Amino acid sequence: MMRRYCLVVVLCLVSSTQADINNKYFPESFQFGAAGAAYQIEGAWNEDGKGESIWDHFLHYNNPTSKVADGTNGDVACDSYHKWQEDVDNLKKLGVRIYRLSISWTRILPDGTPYRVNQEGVDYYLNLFKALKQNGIEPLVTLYHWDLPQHLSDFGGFLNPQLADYFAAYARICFENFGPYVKYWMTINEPQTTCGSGYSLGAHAPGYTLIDGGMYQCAYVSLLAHARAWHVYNDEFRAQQGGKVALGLVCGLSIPLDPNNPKDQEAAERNHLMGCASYGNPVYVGNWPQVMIDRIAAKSKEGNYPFSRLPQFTQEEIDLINGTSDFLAVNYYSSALVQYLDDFVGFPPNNLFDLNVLAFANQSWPQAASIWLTSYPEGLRIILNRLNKDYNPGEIIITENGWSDTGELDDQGRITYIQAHLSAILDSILEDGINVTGYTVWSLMDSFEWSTGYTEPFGLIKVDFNDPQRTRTWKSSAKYYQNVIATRCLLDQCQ
Ligand code: GBH
Repeated sequence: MMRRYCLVVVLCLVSSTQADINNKYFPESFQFGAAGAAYQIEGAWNEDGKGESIWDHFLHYNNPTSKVADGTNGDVACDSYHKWQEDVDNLKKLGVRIYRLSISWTRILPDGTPYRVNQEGVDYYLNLFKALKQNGIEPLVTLYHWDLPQHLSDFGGFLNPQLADYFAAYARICFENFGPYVKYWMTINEPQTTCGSGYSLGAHAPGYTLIDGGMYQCAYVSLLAHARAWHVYNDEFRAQQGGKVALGLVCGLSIPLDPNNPKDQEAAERNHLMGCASYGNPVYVGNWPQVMIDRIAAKSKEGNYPFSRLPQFTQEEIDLINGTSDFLAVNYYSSALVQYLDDFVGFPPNNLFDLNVLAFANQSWPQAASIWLTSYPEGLRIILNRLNKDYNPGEIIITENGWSDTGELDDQGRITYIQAHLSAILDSILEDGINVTGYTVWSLMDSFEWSTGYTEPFGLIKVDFNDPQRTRTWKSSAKYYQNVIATRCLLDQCQ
């Protein structure tokens, strides 16, 4: 049954009590997991032959405090490059069945090109994957979690369609070397974020503020790169390795502010189509959503562009991209209320001008330490239903979901968030019949959180970043999650 929509504070408090937590058992086949990403945890940025990535470059050549809240970077981070055995021990102790991690492209190919493979980098991941498998943990591996080789960025990065060739070559080298150990692959994590923050807002590396079209060109190249990597797997490795490959989407629910106002309904739909579905549709349906194509073309025209700022796919490219997903990998953090915003002409034309909506959190949704993060677990169940209906992906894994705070060990806020979201997932499995097969909580341990540095940690496990040993300490949420995994139950008792 769908839970009540949060209208006033009182109702919201009611909806987050334990009374609403699903008291059934998770199916035996459900895979609990935890997640992290290379630049955020590994450190050792220039060791054993690793080349420079755009995040290394971005934070070494800019005034640090201008890019990251606490002026830090990922040079050492959790030092997982050296402490990976301890990470495996913690995963084992938690009892997870999957560990989601990403490969640092420049550890494998120092300048990003296939010219020279760095064996020491390959060995690092081989040792890690073997140790995980020995402990019954399945690695779920992201090829690209935002740390592009600087050399390829100099070459145009995600603005240059030839990046797809480089990405396909890198993917092949990864499938060749690691394929025997990996059954779940993700190509690119949240291209929506890297394209928006990296090529339009400039908050993430490479820090470009190409507000009129950088984000769309980046989306175009990201989708081509993803599709090429999927085809490499499909054509050359699938028969032998039998794994699955997906693009990493980030989706929230867009809720019309006034559900009875057709303009708000339309605005909410547009927010979905030009966000989550701008990557989902090309992969599962073919091409960008028509609303997105029409809208950006019209807005480009209004802004005196005699062409659309959204690149058009050729039919061949539409076909290349369509169908390139073996499961749905989706990150869910939060949802938004969406209000219609009167048409306006923004100069220079940009994504907000194209989108023409106001999106914000409901004031009654609990707020995390991160400004963009509020808790609305009901949204997860609803968006899962929609994605399942629109895309019919067969299998769904929630590849990120988590809560930031100020680092306290007794992290009750994180427990409440994780419990409520797992409950929404269980509802969608048991009551809606959706095939969600796994969940990798963000994140296994406190890590370098991009523009917010180490100030808004998400970890189940605390990392002491002032200690050269980067000592790890379990928080209350780690113990809670360990118990959930052991009992397959979110409460003290299940039926
Ligand atoms: C995830 O993105 C990332 O995949 C992961 O690497 C990261 O550690 C995790 O979030 C937690 O931060 O600063 O107001 O402009 C989640 C989606 C999209 C959330 C971009 C933050 C920036 C908002 N993210 N967004 S703002």
